Amino acid sequence: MSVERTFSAIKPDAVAAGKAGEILAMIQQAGFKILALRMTRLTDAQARAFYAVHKERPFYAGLVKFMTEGPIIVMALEREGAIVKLREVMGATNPANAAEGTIRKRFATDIERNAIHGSDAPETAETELRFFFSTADLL
Ligand code: IDP
Ligand code: MG
Repeated sequence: MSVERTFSAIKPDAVAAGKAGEILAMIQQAGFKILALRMTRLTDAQARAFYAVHKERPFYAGLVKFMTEGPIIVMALEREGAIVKLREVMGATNPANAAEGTIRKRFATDIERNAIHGSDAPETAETELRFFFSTADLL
């Protein structure tokens, strides 16, 4: 396994609930280095573009509304096998199926309001990092 980068976002539900600090601690305890981080609030156009892969899905409109309801914290993370490892630390999309000790098991409300995003593959990690961060941020 090689050192790689992935993209993550703490979603509006978890930021509003004051859980960002605990989630960041879990990410760091799992051995990730935070390369870049900032708080932002997505516009409707940004949320639609970020989740464009899901635009035909029945949950797309609700997802865009949720992701724009308040601030999110976006970050670039680095670790050996970062993409797969972050997905493990996050837990399953639906918290009802998430393993004990995962971020979603602890902090998600339901399949939509599930506290955290993480890239699912090397290509999406690259695209999502580029969506939020510049070259200079990631040096
Ligand atoms: P992931 O975040 O675990 O990669 P995806 O299938 O890529 O899951 O879905 C993106 C996001 O869309 C989820 O994290 C969740 O917020 C929302 N979502 C996924 N499936 C559903 C659903 O069936 N109903 C409502 N929202 C959903
Ligand atoms: Mg996904």
